[in-house]
Amino acid sequence: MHVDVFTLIPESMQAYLDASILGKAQEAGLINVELHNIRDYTKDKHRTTDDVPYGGGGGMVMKPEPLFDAVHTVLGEAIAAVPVILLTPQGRLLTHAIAHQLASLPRLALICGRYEGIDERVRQHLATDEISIGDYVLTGGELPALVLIDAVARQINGVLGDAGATERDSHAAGLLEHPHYTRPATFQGWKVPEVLLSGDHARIARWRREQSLLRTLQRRPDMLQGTELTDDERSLLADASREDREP
Ligand code: 6GU
Repeated sequence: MHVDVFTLIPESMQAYLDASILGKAQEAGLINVELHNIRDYTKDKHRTTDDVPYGGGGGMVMKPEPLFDAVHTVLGEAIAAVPVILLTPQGRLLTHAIAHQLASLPRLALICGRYEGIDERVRQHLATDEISIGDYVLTGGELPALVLIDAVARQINGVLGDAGATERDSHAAGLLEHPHYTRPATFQGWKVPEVLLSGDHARIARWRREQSLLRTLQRRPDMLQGTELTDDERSLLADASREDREP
């Protein structure tokens, strides 16, 4: 996958992209992230990327010309086939399902907004999609772009060392993950659940599924709506809900 990122502060993103799993994925040629500085596409001598808002009021607004120029120059003919995603708190909320769908595409373009706003014509006539990473406001779209790239990249085959990892994932199954433990078996007096030391793989799988269901019921009951459950699983959850309500 190729990702073109348009930002005023590419240096803020480079270190994260080069580190760890994303860095290895890029070295392996599984994903190629190219950072483009919007300021390089300005034409005036002050390299202006923002201006005062029409209608007055405070704050500055990102100008449309450098952004249109940058995206059209970099994408060229490909612009018709590549999603141009504006990162904005006004976008649709990023989910596992959206990341999964984007991971199947050969190329993406991401626009990181800065300042108080971005000229509306960028939304209307340049962006094809708008994505937010949550209900809070950040100072720019760079962190959201990194979040999106990370969530997408780890779903591309070969990016994670362990091939089954994304399928086992919380959210992939529509559930939160079961608890994890590693050695030592007793740490400061706190013991690892006995079942995990039993070597009984069927029992372990059953325990993990139960923990996953109970944890989802407790923390994110909304996620259970879309989950397919066996009769046993339904009664487990019904029992747990009842116990929870009893004084
Ligand atoms: Cl995509 N951008 C900004 N500036 N703030 C956000 C966001 C995006 N998603 C959540 N908050």
